[in-house]
Amino acid sequence: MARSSSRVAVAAVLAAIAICAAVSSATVTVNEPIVNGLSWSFYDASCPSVEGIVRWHVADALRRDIGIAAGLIRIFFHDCFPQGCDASVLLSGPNSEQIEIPNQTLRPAALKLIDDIRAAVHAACGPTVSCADITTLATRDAVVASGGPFFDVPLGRRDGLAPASSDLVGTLPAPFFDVPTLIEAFKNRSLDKADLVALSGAHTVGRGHCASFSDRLPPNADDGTMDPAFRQKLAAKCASDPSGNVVSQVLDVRTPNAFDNKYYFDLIARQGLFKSDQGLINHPDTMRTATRFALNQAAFFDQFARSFVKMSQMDVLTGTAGEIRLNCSVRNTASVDISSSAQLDTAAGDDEGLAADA
Ligand code: HEM
Ligand SMILES: *[C@@H]1O[C@H](CO)[C@@H](O)[C@H](O)[C@H]1NC(C)=O
Ligand SMILES: *[C@@H]1O[C@H](CO)[C@@H](O)[C@H](O)[C@H]1NC(C)=O
Ligand SMILES: CC(=O)N[C@H]1CO[C@H](CO)[C@@H](O)[C@@H]1O
Repeated sequence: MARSSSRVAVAAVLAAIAICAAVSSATVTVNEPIVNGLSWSFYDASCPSVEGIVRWHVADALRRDIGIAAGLIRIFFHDCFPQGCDASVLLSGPNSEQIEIPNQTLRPAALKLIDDIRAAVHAACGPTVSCADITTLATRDAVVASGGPFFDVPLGRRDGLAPASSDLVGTLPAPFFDVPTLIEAFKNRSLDKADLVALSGAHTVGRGHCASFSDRLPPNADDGTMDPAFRQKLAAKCASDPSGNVVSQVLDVRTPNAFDNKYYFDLIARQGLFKSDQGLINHPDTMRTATRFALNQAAFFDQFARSFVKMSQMDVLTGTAGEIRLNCSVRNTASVDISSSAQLDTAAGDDEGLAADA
């Protein structure tokens, strides 16, 4: 009885919010300062078609599998957060970031798409555009193609020469973090509370596996922060997957494939999937911002674009640092060692933009 009336109350609140929600403008102008070495017009001379090529390939891939949008957005986060947006997460092999636990669920199709786009861009312009910039542009376009805001991103990043260490990958936040720990993890990377709340809104798309949220499901872990019906459904679903790595659940139960502010509705309805999500609406340090984003999608889009541009510039390599990789999965020295002549063809006749150390 009490349970069903509280559910009616939640439904009423959500309906009221839906009516209030402002119609958002789709383009956000970000006035964040940009770091030295990046520029809003970096490829205007060397590869003017890059943005069009990336947009076309992302749209084409998403038409076939909308899940790739979430795949790209998460790869971008896992690239930037540990040691800066240097495409280090794309390096494959035995000592790469990809074998670290948080990366084991990065989507291979999205990783492959980034290198497919790289190949198309290099075919058009020569090896002038880095895998780090292609990842950044493809992620921005995945946000737009899923219904999120358009915003310009500064370009000129170069690719890292080595994967991030396990220690750095270990700085990625975990889904069982409470809000103070999330705030600290973000603060360690010069990201503030507004960045935390807005960037977590990327969980408006994509999926999580049982292992990422099953800590919340046992009866003795019921702290009242999860809607009982939702909890029951998740417990039943995950009971069939003892490994926790097979069964998955959408992160935003309302509009799982749309980039919108419904994620924050989920939190109000106590249907956030991870502890790290749900905490945002309950903790006094983040609750006002999370509620504001539920009430006003334009405010969410505005902050998301700002925070995205901010994260996209953390610890980037510019100028002659790093290299422009000829294959996003391998360093150039390695790729030359094992390379076919096809890879070298792309580079022929244009040494500019090649590895500083090559
Ligand atoms: C605030 C701290 C964050 C935590 C604790 C966190 C944690 C996670 C976890 C555990 C998963 C599911 C992995 C799995 O079980 O397969 C996930 C998925 C995802 N995360 Fe986050 N994340 C955070 C922030 C972010 C940020 C900042 C972004 C991007 C801006 C992001 C984008 C995504 C996306 C798009 C997915 C779905 C991926 C897919 O469907 O392939 N997350 N996150
Ligand atoms: C933040 O950085 C400090 C100093 O490096 C470290 O001890 C701490 O564990 C970090 N916190 C989180 C949550 O990553
Ligand atoms: C890039 O390198 C990876 C790993 O060595 C390889 O599997 C892949 O085929 C290469 N891609 C291209 C386009 O040559
Ligand atoms: C995308 C990707 O490379 N994932 C790898 C993550 O790590 C596991 C375990 O080593 C590999 O099996 C995956 O292929």
